[in-house]
Amino acid sequence: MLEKILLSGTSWFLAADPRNAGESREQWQAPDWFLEHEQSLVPVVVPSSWQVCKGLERYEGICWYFTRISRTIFERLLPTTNYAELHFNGVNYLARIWLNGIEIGSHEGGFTPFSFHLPQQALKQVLEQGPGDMILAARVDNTRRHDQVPEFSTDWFQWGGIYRDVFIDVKPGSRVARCAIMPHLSYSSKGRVSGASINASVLASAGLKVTWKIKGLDDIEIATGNAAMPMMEYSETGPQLLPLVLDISIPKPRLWSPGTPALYELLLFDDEGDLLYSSRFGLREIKACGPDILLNGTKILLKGASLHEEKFPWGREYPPADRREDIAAMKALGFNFLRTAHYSHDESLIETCDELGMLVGEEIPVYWNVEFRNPKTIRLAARMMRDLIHRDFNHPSVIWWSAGNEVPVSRRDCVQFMTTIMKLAKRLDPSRFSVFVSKAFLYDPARRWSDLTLVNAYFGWYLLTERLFSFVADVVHGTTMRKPFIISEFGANAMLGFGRREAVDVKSSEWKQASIVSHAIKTFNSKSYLSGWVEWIYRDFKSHMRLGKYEQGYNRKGLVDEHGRKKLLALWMPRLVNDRLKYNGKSRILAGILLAKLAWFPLAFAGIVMDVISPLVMKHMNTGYYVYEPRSS
Ligand code: GCB
Repeated sequence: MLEKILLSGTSWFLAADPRNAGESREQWQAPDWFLEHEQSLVPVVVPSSWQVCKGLERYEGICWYFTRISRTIFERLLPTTNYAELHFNGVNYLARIWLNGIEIGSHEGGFTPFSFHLPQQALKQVLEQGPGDMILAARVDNTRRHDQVPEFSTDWFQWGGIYRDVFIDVKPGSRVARCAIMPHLSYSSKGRVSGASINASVLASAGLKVTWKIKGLDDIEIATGNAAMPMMEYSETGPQLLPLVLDISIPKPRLWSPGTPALYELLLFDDEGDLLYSSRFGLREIKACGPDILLNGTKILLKGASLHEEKFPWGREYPPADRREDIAAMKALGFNFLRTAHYSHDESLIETCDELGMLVGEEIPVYWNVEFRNPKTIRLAARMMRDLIHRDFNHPSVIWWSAGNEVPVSRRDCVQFMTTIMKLAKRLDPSRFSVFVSKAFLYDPARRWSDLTLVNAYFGWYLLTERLFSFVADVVHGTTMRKPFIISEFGANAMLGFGRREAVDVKSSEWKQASIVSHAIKTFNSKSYLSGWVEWIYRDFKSHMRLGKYEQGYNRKGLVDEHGRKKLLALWMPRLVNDRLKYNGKSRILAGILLAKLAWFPLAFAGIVMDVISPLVMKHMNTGYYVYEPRSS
């Protein structure tokens, strides 16, 4: 029997611990402390970010969460041979968890799920601590530290807390721990899809016999079969987990694409017919063929926008219905691609993208700068990538795993770090693109390890004029090693309500934003070598470093403001998405000449100066772009 005992809800309490006195001096983890202070603690809803609580709006540091778990739940789990785990979908950033004063585990990293096994011995020990309900205490710390991922400075708000669901996951002792479903398509000699199958790599208990079924989402069973896990000695901790691959061919396949997001479901049962595992999947294949991206064998252009996980008046946690609304609205603007900036979002968003038909690029928060040389940081980033891939492997909407964004690729340690993470992603999932997002136009030694060339460029906003997009894209194209090339960020600020009707040609006006971005999109659409573009960003988002007159604490490059109100650019977008410049090829000829050997060295030198020196200069100018002073309330 599979069971999810949801612990999220209203009966949680919060206490800020700015002096870090909770654990060693005052023992907040002890159930007695909570029982004594319960009345004076702040009631909160979990999941949520603590900055939505009054008085904690700007707080970064340590907060404790407490909740009661009914004793009967633990008593019910105890006598069975079930496998129980306490599961957290997302806590930012460091979490330590106690049950009735007994520490059961800790976790680092704000955006991927984690769980702690509750063996019977631990359940017994917890129950013996006293009568009454069990007390769960969680110490959550979002203090910025240099060895963390992300590191100190980010252009987004440091929402803290238990901001995704918490539950006890109960499975039978002989269980399916994981199952990775990889679709395969076969093609006719004319290049049409002629058949489909899946490889389901199951990790399950030794000796387990499973019956599998495939259903279409209209719930019609379309294939069924049996398999048995190999036998092995029973160890003290229960049957060992072993891998097994099921090859299943799918009759009359319906392919998944943004236009036709057909979904299937794989179900695994034990020999008594009890459900052990279920997961949805889609039949789709994403591949690079020279400079093109092929979806199910057909060339596709990615036209999309990024999104931070945040919505007003909530924090990073917001209802699945609102996520659905966002994806539907983005589709209505004409987009077929979403980049989850700059970390993985709640899985409900990815499920929505599967259902509505939106391609997704996912990322881990290796952002700008981390301690590239520190083995702890490398291990942490590798674990983040592995956990993300394990979580989202079966979602057909996901097409890339990104190892990070705008890292200093002129440094050798950085290139080594990024290469390690990209190779890991490729090994764990050869069926998708393993990439990173760069801001270096020319000198980028990490690019050769990325399946796609992804380059951010802000002409017209941070850099000179949007007229340069054409020329620079042509130049970068010469260095893309014949891989698909995508402009992964471009955009401009606009404050909603400023300069819409008056067509104000000044920065931060709606009109200026619309004109910069529309020139960029028309330029990109006219370049046949580009495989796509990703506008920055769908919605304005909170950022500590955005304190300008027209920013007021928000990065204002959104198509819609934080309340979801459309800016001029969003009104233009449905037509703009497919619009193009009349292309005269002049910049291409010029770029070709510049790329000829003689011009290459000075150009590369200029590129290196820009890519290497400019971050250092900015750091020393103390522009606030790289330096952040944490504040507490
Ligand atoms: C970038 C970053 C993104 C920033 C954006 C901006 O290049 O990748 O995280 O928010 O620029 O608005 O400056």
